[in-house]
Amino acid sequence: MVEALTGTHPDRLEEEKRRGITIDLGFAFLEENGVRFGFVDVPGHERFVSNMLAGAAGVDVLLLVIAADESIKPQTREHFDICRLLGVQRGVVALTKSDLVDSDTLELVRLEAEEYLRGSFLEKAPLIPVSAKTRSGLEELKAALHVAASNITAKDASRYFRLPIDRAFAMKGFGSVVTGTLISGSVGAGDEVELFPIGERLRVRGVQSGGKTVERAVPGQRTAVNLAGIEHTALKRGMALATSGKFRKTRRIDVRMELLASARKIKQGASLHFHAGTAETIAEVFFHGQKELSPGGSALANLKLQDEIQVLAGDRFIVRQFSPVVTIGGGVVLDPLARRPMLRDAGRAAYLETLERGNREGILAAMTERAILSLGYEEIVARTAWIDSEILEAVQNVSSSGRVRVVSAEPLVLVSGKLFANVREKIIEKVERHQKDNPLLPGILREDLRSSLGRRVKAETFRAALEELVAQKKLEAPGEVVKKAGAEITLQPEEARAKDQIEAAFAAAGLQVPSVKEVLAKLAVETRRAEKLLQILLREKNLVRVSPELIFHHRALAQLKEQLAGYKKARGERISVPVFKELTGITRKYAIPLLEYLDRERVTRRAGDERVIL
Ligand SMILES: Nc1nc2c(ncn2[C@@H]2O[C@H](COP(=O)(O)OP(=O)(O)OP(=O)(O)O)[C@@H](O)[C@H]2O)c(=O)[nH]1
Ligand SMILES: [Mg+2]
Repeated sequence: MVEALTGTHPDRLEEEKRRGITIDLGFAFLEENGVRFGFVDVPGHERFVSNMLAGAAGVDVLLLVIAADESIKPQTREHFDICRLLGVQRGVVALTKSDLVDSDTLELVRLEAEEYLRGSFLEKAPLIPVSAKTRSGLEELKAALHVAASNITAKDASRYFRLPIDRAFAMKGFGSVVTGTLISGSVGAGDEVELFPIGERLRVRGVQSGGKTVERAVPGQRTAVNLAGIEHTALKRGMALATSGKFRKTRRIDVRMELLASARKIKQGASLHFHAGTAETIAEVFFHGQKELSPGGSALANLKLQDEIQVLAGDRFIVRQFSPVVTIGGGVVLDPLARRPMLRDAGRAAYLETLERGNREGILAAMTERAILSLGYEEIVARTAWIDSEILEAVQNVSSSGRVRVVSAEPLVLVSGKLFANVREKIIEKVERHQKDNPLLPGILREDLRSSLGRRVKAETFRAALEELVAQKKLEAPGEVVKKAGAEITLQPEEARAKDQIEAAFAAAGLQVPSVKEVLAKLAVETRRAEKLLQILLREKNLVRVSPELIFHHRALAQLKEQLAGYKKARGERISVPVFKELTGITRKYAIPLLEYLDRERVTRRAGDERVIL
């Protein structure tokens, strides 16, 4: 029938021709009234259902073929179940070989088909008797296909590119080529794409869409991609091409799974054949919150996959019984990067139900709340495949409600409102505790505060929370320290006295300063506290540290600067070290560090052996 419609016989293999049956997928094209149809002909034989499954991925319109001389067969049912579980929305039914039966039989088959399809997505689909032999009904069939194709919602070319691979081969003069049904986004020559599950980045040399060379292939079309830098033997059905650097392969997914009414119940831990896209592997089932799944029912489940695959939320899948191999159900991926099921993880079912509802704000908030540290842009894309405008919109809506906090806009980092409030509280608590324990310190060092919160608080979260507390005037963060707003150091009477003594000692000494040790030793408070008092004096700039060993009173230094200014006026801008010593009456031990200090302060500049007073 495909040959009668398109002029192309889709059976390609020698064995298919010899045995007269279809074994693997076949392809043909038809241009009809401006619509380009890509036919994926699938084998009917039960032994080749896994090939059929690879072809069914991404199909927009089902052409269900029922032979008028045989009516509905078990394989009709299995194929139709699969298409239903994969979420195919439209279709046309062809009653073929109509030339072989009389009109009563044809009418009977029509009634059987109608009865079978009642309540399904094909309930209202046209049933068209055709004959590939006499060509009767073919025009009506084409017209019905045209109507069905016109009613499908077009796939969005602006989304991320994804192509499940159903064939790989070498073409003379071109190299490696893969084909598939483009399920999302677009692809063109020069693009860098990522090969899953291998993770290799490859360059696209050329693209064919619907059988013709094009600049860019658009979704929904049969697509061939010519790849540079890889042998065709390294490529095979079940792999996928996708936008580079956005997605991750997975071996654990959370899903909504439905079991056909005709199937036997599935027990916890059962192994099943799993099909998604063109990929096929084995899955071990864990039901969330229940021990088994009854026929006709559905459940939230965690699937542990034997091989790594690439799937995204919203992707459909099919499961087949381990043995004997028959299709028993399918479903939709909710979380493509699921964690291993844990008894303590009580919130998982509710989380999956949120994912299932599909509301972006709800999903983003729930994802942020489940994130251990924070949720970043890359993680959002890998889990949802949302494009930037969708992420932005969801972030805006959900952050204005306070449920989620943007702690960094570029790159985007989110934390839950709850976690953020908790970090704020902890920061205030730590600052207060530190102040209480260290009354002589001006505050806690930013870095100490950050590490006191533990590794579970990310740098971005800490920064944003601190900024907010400062903006709200709850804390102050001048320089490297953080303190409570308005907090001053309060000294005990004996501390105040000791502080005055230190200052007086240096003030009295002029430039002939005593050693720090000497000054501190004379005080009534112990060394640790005395050192803190000295720190306060240095911070207040009443004392100035000129070298590691030498501290001067600020007035002595101011006087020295005046003295030099006077010298410059009277005797010129140049001054030698001996003259400086003479002028100030100090020894070399003090003179050199002082001159170096003055150089740093840009009061003097070194010029050979002399100084220039600036
Ligand atoms: N008389 C008559 N014979 C037909 C018609 N369509 C197909 N046939 C014959 O029926 C046989 C099977 O047809 P296929 O097209 O191979 O059937 P199929 O559904 O592709 O089978 P598989 O892919 O192997 O599952 C072939 O011998 C065809 O020539 C028709 O409309 N009228
Ligand atoms: Mg066939």
